Amino acid sequence: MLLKKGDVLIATDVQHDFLPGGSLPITNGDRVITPLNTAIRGFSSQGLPVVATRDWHPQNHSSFFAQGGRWPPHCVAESFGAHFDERLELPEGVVVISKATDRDKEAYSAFEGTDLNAQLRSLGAHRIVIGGLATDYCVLNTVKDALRLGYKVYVLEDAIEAINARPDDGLRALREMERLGAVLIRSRDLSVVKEEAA
Ligand code: VGL
Ligand code: ZN
Repeated sequence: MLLKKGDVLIATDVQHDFLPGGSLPITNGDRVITPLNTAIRGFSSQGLPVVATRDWHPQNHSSFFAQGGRWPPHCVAESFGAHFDERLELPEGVVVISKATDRDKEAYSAFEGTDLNAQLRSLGAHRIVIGGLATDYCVLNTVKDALRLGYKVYVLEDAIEAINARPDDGLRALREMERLGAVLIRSRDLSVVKEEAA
């Protein structure tokens, strides 16, 4: 895939709590970092925008066990666990989207209750390249909304990892994204036109 104007990279929820050692750790979650950094470098080298989403819950969010939800407490706004992992090389000017900030609402899609669509429109986005966590929740639901909204969507299959609450949730999510029109690519398949030496 040759990167061009109108392409936007979305790095989904690369936050401490979703990585090994965090409160809702995704097995091998840290494996997304290197391929995402490859993608970030490709986008940045072409002056193309990068969006980073983050799960950003109030401390009594309805998705937490104490409120009858299905998850351990995670990604509480401003906490260490909610911060992006330092190994992710977010560029200057990265657009940060905080989601699921409302106590009473679960929101896996980064479009839900955020201004992501408006931001993408103002960036002139047509094609979205997406990776991050988790394949079977935030990535899946963000991809579905992006497709519904008319974006062409490319999923970085080497830069996603699943929670797999049921075995194969990640595989099922991948198949569903493909069925809906998303294209699976690998980070090394992002190519750029190099500037010619003067
Ligand atoms: C997510 C589980 C709980 C996600 C968020 O962003 O994928 N998963 N909260
Ligand atoms: Zn969450």
